[in-house]
Amino acid sequence: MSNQNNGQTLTSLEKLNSGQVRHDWTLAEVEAIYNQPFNDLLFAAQNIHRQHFNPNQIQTSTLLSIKTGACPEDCAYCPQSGHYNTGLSKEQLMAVEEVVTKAQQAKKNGATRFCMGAAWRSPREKDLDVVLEMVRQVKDMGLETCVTLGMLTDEQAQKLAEAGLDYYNHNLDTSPEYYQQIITTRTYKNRLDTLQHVRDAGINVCSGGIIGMGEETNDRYGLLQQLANMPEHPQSVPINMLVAVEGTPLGEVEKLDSIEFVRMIATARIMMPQSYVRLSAGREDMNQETQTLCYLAGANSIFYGEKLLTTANPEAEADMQLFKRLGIQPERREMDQEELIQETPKVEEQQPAKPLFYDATKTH
Ligand code: SAM
Ligand code: DTB
Ligand code: SF4
Repeated sequence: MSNQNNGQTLTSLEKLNSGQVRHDWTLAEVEAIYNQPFNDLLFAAQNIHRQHFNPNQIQTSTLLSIKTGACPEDCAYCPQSGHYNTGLSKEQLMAVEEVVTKAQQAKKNGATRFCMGAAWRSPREKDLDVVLEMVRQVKDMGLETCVTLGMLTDEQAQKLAEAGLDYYNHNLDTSPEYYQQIITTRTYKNRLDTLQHVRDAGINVCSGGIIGMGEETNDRYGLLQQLANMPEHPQSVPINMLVAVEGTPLGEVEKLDSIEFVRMIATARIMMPQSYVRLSAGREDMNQETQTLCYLAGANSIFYGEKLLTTANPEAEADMQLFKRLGIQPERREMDQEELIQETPKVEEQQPAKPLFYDATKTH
C-alpha cells in the first residue's frame, strides 16, 4: 500500500513513521509501528527525536513521596494501597520545611524538576493548601514543580495553576479494557476528566502508564492510542516498567522482556514527537544497555535520585557515570546557564550542533 506525499511515494509504514503530529491513531496503526523490525523502529524513533530535541540531553526529575501509604484506592500494582499488606509504614503529610530541604538537595544534585507525590484518591482542601505552599516555595528555588495527588476538580487545578505549578502527573496506567482488572475504585473516565481539568488550568500534563502488568500487547497499543489521541499530547509521557512489590496482587507477575519495553518507548516517541518521553519506574531492574537502548529510542527524561516514591531507583552517581560514557548531558533550565558554562566539557569533547535540532520546550 502506498500514499502520495509531496510528490513522493511513501509506503504506509513510512507514513506512520514520518513523525506527523496526529490525534487520530487507530489501534492497527499503533500495532504496525510497534511490531516493525526493531532496527527500523529505532531508526525511525531516533530520526523523529532529533527533529525536536537535542539527542544528547536528558531531563532529570527527582521524586519525593510527601504523603506515604494507606491509600483508599486499590491499584493492583501499588505498594501504597491500603488494600494490600506490603509492610510499608503509613505517614502523614510532610511539613513544608522538610519538603523544601529535600528539594534543595535535589537541586544540588542536578535535578531540574521536583515531583511531589501523595497517596490520595484526591486531595482534601486543607491538605491542598499545604501542597500549594510547597509548590510556591519549591518554585521560588528555581526548580520546576510537579505534583501527583490523585483526582482533581476544576477549582483545585486552578488553585495549583495560580500557585505556579508547572506539571501535574496523572497516569492512564493501561488500556481502557485492561484497566478494570487493575483498578476498581475509580474509572478511566475519572482519569480523563482530571487530565482535562489540568489542561484547562494551563498546567502541563504529565501522563503515561505502566507495562509489565501481565497485559496483552493490545493493551499497550490501547494505552498509547489513548495518550496520543487526547486533545493535546501530554507534554511529558512517563513509561513505567512495573516494580513488582510483594504483597500487591501483581507481586509475582512475570518480568517483562526488555526489548518489549524499548519498543514501547520508541512507539511513544513516534506517536508523540514533541513530548518528553520518560524512562520511569523499573530502571533498578534494567541493565545499563537496556537503558541506553531506551535513550536511543527517544526517551529523554528520567527519575533521578536513589528513591522513586517508596521503592529503589539507581544511584545518582551511577546515572551520571552512564551519561558520561554516552556523552549525554543532563538538561539544564535556562536560568541555570551560568552553572552550565562552568560545567560544560571542552568544545572539542562536544558533538557538533545538529542542524535539525530545535528546542521543543519553547513551543509550549
Ligand atoms: N495517588 C496518586 C495517583 O495514583 O494518581 C499519585 C501517586 S501514584 C503512586 C502515581 C503513579 O505511580 C501511578 O499512577 C502509577 O502509574 C505509578 N506507580 C505506582 N506504583 C507503581 C509500581 N509498583 N510500578 C510502576 N509504577 C507504579
Ligand atoms: C510515574 O509515572 N511514576 C512515578 C511518578 N509518576 C509519580 C511513580 C513510580 C512509583 C514506583 C513505585 C514506588 O516507588 O512506590
Ligand atoms: Fe493510591 Fe496512587 Fe497508589 Fe493508586 S497509585 S493506590 S491512587 S497511591
